[in-house]
Formats: sequence, C-alpha cells, structure tokens
Amino acid sequence: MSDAVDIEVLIDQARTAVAAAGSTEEISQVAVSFTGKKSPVAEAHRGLGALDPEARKELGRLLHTARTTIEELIEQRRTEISFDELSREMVASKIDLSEFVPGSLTAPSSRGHLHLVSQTRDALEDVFVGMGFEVAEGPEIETDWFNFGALNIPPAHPARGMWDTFYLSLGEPETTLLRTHTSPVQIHLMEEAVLGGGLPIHAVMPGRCYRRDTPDARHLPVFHQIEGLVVDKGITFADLAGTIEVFTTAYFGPDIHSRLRPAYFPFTEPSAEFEVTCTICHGDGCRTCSQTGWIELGGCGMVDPAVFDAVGIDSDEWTGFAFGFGIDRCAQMRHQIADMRALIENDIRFLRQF
Ligand code: FA5
Repeated sequence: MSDAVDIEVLIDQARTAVAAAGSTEEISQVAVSFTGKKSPVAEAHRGLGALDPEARKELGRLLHTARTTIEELIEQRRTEISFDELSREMVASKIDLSEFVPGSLTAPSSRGHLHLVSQTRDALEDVFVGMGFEVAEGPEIETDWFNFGALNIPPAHPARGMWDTFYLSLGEPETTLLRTHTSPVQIHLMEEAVLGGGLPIHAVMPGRCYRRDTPDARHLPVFHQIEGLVVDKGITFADLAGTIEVFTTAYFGPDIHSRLRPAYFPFTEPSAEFEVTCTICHGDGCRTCSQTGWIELGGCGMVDPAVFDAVGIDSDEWTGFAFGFGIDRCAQMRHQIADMRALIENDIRFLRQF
C-alpha cells in the first residue's frame, strides 16, 4: 500500500466485494474489511508518519480518496440492501383480507336476496307503473289530521274503531300517531297538487302501516299496504273496477277470481271491499280464510267529496277513485302462505324459498 496502483486495485477489490454483499450483515463485514481498524487503508495510514513530508502528503491524499470512494460504495449498497430487505419483509407480512367462503371453490356462494314482502312491493309497483301510475311515498308518523281528519273521520267518529291506533307521546294527547293505513299519503299528494303540482293525479303509494292488531294467520301489527289514487276529470266507478280487474289478472294470473263487495269507508263513497279466492283452500274454506273461501285484499271506492273539500279540490270539476291493498296479504295469496306470521319469523328455510 504505497502507491497509486495499489490504491486503484484496492478500490476495485472493494467494488467487487460490495457488489457481492447481499445482506446487511454481509455489507457490514465488507465495511470492516475495507475501512475498519485492521483494513489495508488503516494500516497504510498508520505508516504515514515514517514517510518524508512530500510522500506523506501524496499518500495521505490517495488514502483519503480511497476511503471516501469505498465508503460511498458501501453506503450506496447498504441503502439498496435495506430497501430490498424491507420490501421482502412487507410482502412476507402482508395480511390477506380477501374473504374465503367455505365451499366457494367447489360450489357457487349463496347470496342473500330481498325479503318476500319487498319483492312483492316491487312486483306490485311494476304492475301499476305498467298501467300508467307513478310511485309516491309518505311519512310513517302522521298527525291526526292526515290519518283521520282530512279523510272525513273527525275525532270521536265511530269509524275510528276500524283502526286500532298506536299514538306517540308527542304534543297534545292523541295528536301524533303511527299511520294505520297508507290513505294519508292521498292527502299529501292532493295538498301538493293544490299547492302547485297540479292535477290530475295517477299514483300508487306503498308503505309500512301499524295497528294494535293481535298477530294471527291474516294480521300483523306492522304490515304493508299499497294505496292507489286517481284524481282526474270524468273518472267513474267503472274505471276503478276495471283497474282492479286488470291488476288482479296481471299480478295473480287468470286463474284467480276476484270480487268487489259493498263496504263502508268514510273517505270513499260508494265503497267496496276487494276479495280474491283463497289460494290456500281454492275456495273450499279453511283456517286462513275463516272458512269463507275468500280473502280480503283491500278496500276501495270513489273519493268522497268531503275529502276533496278538506284539501281544496273542486269536486264539481274533478272526480277520483282510491284503493288500499295489503302487500303482505298479496304475498300470502300469491305464494299460498297459510299463516302470515311466517313472514316475520325470519326462518331462513322459509325465506329461502322465494
Ligand atoms: C284500509 O286501510 C283503507 N285505508 C283502504 C282503502 C283505501 C279504502 C282507499 C278505500 C280507499 P282496511 O282496514 O280494510 O282498509 O285495510 C286494507 C287492507 O290492508 C286489508 O284488506 C288487508 O289486506 C290489509 N291489512 C289491514 N290490516 C292488516 C293487518 N293487521 N295485517 C296485515 N294486513 C292488514
């Protein structure tokens, strides 16, 4: 280690050793060999004192260059190695968050689907949209006015007994309630029309309803209805009957018979109940239809002029019809479900069938 040729050889050797180092440990060993206390550079440094000043200066400069060059090579390689090691570590410690579904490699995974009641609501909406109706919605919490008053059922009217109501402890007693039917949405639509939306109205309004009814084969305390409302010029009962007939055939198929029976609703006049042949016993009489052979799906009738008055529609100019069917009942009859309570028991074996 006394001249420039040795220095260049040394740098070449260091370059080869540095390139061959593949781990932090190996590059540390290279650093010790070429720049440590026992390295050729260190030894040469220690011999500088024995040289004359001129030669000391020259060799000192060369040793400094050699050390700096070798240290740079080592540092560069050390950075590369630690980056490689970190990358390998990250790949090794990567957590696979993709879900493994047992059996998915051999059989298609089973997916959930809409509840039968939701499917029925969608199917009913499709039928009515196909007949030219629009779909609207209204709130489930109502004031007494929307659920009863505007529908020609003033306080203490005996017809209130038709709907056993859940009242909420809000405001004055018995002023705020969970709607007992979807008919209050009629009032919202007619008020909106009067306030600017304009007439005519051809709409269906599906939604959840609440009654203090004891659950049985045909009743639930929380159930669903789809309301229909047409307000136009020259609408007659024949339009209502025709609409119901078209709906029945479109939804249940030609084998199901339906009938309208005279009934009473304070908000329609004349009023009717709409029934279909019980699909459980095919009309013979069973527990589901209380041995009558018929199942009531809903009520309907011509909008009572008192309702038009309540919302400010001129009943000399406009007439209309309305209906309200049970969506759960429709599902029950379409799929021959003997007991409606099956719809809310959440037995997956039952729900999977639809
Ligand atoms: C009404 O609710 C009237 N609003 C219907 C109406 C609308 C008449 C527009 C005239 C004009 P009703 O209480 O009969 O009527 O209920 C209608 C239908 O909702 C019933 O035929 C039945 O299919 C369904 N329904 C009523 N109560 C329940 C219940 N507790 N569980 C399941 N379905 C029910």
